[in-house]
Amino acid sequence: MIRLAIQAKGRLNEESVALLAEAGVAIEESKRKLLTQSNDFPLEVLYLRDDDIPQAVAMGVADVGIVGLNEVEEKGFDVDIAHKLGFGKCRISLAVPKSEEYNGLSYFNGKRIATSYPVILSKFFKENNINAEIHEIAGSVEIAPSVGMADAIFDIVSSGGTLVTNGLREVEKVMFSEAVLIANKNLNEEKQQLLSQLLFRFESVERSKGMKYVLMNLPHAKIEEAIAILPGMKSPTILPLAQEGWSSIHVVINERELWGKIEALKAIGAEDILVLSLEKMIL
Ligand code: PRT
Ligand code: ZN
Repeated sequence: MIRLAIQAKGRLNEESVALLAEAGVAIEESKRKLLTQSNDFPLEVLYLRDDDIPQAVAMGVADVGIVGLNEVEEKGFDVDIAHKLGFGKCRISLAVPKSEEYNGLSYFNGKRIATSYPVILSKFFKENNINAEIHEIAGSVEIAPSVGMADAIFDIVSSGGTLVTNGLREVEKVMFSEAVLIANKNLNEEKQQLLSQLLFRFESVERSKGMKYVLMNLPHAKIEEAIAILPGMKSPTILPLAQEGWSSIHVVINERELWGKIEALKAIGAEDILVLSLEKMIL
């Protein structure tokens, strides 16, 4: 049994649960308690506030956890970052009132900065020889300048909409973050084994995202050209058709490249092209 801590509610909760479900580790939300066991994988989920996840994993209260890299850095507990999960992407930035003239980091010397991430900010200022007053506040950091509590802020930004609404301008992107899977440094062999199994499943889920399974018919004579259009993949599967001189080609194509490849294949004579969504790609 391995114990995974995830955010009880908030921005990372839904995607954490969805990732688990795609990896075949369903958690029944209706049965949800502080600690809920999965029926189809030896894993139990511990629901916590995101702020508490790094410590829970460092102490071994949970074996692994899903949390923003920003929280891991801020709390400073010694845990392994086992995998980047690709959701919850954001940055932590310095922002100033938009009317201010900003001409580089030295602007912050002697200024008061409101933030919920004092550790990350003081490290950044130290590295850049900036002397500023850091004021730690728990929430609504973005309103601090307009009520006179601070001259600038250091906060999470994703779309940037919140900054604009509050008359602020992002001037320095200090750190990029996303959800990560963290792990306790002293997992026993059984738990390490379960962690590798989980990672293998997460990677398969990621790999199949945006991939399409494409089937088409093509004259035999054009197969070499078709293979040249589909670089970087193992040879496509080629099956003879009942109709003399024709083959069926099966290939996996990334959604981003799909239309370009299909047009090129049509141009060399591909017909009856079927595009199917791909459930899982296990290598
Ligand atoms: O209750 P708990 O303590 O568990 O949750 P929380 O309120 O501390 O965290 P939560 O749910 O807000 O965020 C959890 C994690 O999501 C963060 O630690 C980040 O890793 C990640 N994340 C990704 C974000 C954002 N994007 C984000 N946009 N966290 C917060 N925001 C805030 C941002 O501060 C701003 O105020 O959302 C607001 C809107 O952002 P814009 O730029 O899109 O307008
Ligand atoms: Zn929090």
